[in-house]
Amino acid sequence: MAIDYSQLIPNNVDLSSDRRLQRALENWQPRFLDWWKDMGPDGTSAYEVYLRTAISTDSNGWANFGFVKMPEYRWGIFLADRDPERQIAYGDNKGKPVWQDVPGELRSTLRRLIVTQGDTEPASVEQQRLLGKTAPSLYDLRNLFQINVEEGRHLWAMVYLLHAYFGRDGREEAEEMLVRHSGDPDKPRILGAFNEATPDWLSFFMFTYFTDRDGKYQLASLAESGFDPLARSCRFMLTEEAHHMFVGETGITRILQRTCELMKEHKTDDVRSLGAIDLATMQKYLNFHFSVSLDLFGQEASTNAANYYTMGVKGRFLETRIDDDHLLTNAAYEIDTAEDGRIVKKTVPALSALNERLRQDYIEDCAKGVLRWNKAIERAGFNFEMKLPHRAFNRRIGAFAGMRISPDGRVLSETDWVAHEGKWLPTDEDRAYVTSLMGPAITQPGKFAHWIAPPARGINNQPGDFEYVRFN
Ligand code: BYC
Repeated sequence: MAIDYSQLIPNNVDLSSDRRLQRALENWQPRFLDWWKDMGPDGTSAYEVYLRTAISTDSNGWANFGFVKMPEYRWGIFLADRDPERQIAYGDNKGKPVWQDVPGELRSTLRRLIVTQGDTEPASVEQQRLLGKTAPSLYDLRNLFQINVEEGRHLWAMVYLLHAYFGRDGREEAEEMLVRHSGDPDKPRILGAFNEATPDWLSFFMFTYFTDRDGKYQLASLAESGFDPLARSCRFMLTEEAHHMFVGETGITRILQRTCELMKEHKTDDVRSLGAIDLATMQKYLNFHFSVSLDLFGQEASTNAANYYTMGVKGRFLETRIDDDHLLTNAAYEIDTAEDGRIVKKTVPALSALNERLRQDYIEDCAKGVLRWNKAIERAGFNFEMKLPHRAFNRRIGAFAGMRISPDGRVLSETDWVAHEGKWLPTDEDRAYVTSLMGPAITQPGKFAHWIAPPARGINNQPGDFEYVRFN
């Protein structure tokens, strides 16, 4: 269905046919805008930004480019098209038609998943609130804002589901989305990674590479949901997620390129003296963001995950392409877990290992980008490999939480850990150094901060000196 832009809230769900729902969402809209003003990108309300806005949910309609002031961005409700033949693909309800409404017995489970998903979206905008002040170029500034408005829309997607299908509880949850804040000691965001600071652009690129990729895997699993409106919402959200990860991957590649350029030119790997980010520091940031993102997949063995699957509310990554019985009642899966202070392999029922299986899919995907980063380093003529640390390294959730484990997967004593931690995770000094590079935002078209290379091409094929953001 085409998106109706004549409405106060653009949508493709025929919102105007349900007056009550429309009024409720129109009531929430000014609160969202107040939140954007207070907690969104700081001091940017007058900027005109070259943004893409979806005009329809099919493949050529969602990337429509033009200059927009962000508070005037047309946030709305866009679901992927409905497939009237769609059936639940797994679990006890396999083969039954998908639900167009929430089955009573799944109400609290679904609400909880939708709230958890929804909570991450405004959290990331809050985490990135100040980055515009130190943007390394107009191109990067525009990408930051594109990501921010889309995360805002992803919040709209979940808030729509809460309002439309969960009655009063849902409306209350929608309010709470704007009350919890990233890092707030009293009302923090729900998941750990979304309470960490994103204080600099190296962190931002790592976040969009690693943490947005958790978004990809979680959204893809929810896109398999038997609750069709959730599945259709997530399907459309996934189309936007790809750009966020692209920003992360290419951002890191560009920093690596610049670093290698300087290493070559000055015949040294001590590029800090040259105002760039050394490879060892990049590896430490990678270790941090990867491990924090691994926590977002939950426990290695989880009855929650088993129940979600059996009930048909959350599937596996690309569920319908997997060649098995989609019931998993007799299947087993090998996981890494901890026993008596050691890392061991254990075969457990596949149903309880679904979080771990998704984490494994995620790790393999993360590794592909790392391979491309290493190619870039190799092309520049250097012999340095960025590596994903062991899945047990620096974990706070799951079987390895509280253990001390090196990036190569050795269990350490507290003393050993303390002696080495500074080599593996960013120290205060590393963070201070990276922060020191974040100068005032570069606002001249086509100019880039010293520590990062220009991108290979512009957004929507715009030339290198395109004015992506107009400051008014
Ligand atoms: N932090 O059985 P378990 C994105 C809790 S990112 C704090 O493993 P489950 C985005 C858990 O709640 C994608 N608590 O839980 C990216 C449970 O609590 P209870 C976000 C945690 O439910 C960038 C207990 O531990 N979407 O979109 O299987 C920018 C037992 O654990 C954490 C989703 O997450 C944690 N990390 O797995 C913008 C999808 N992990 O029951 C956006 C929806 C676990 O004991 N969420 N716990 O009170 C889910 O599917 C699940 O809630 C989780 C957790 C996978 C997160």
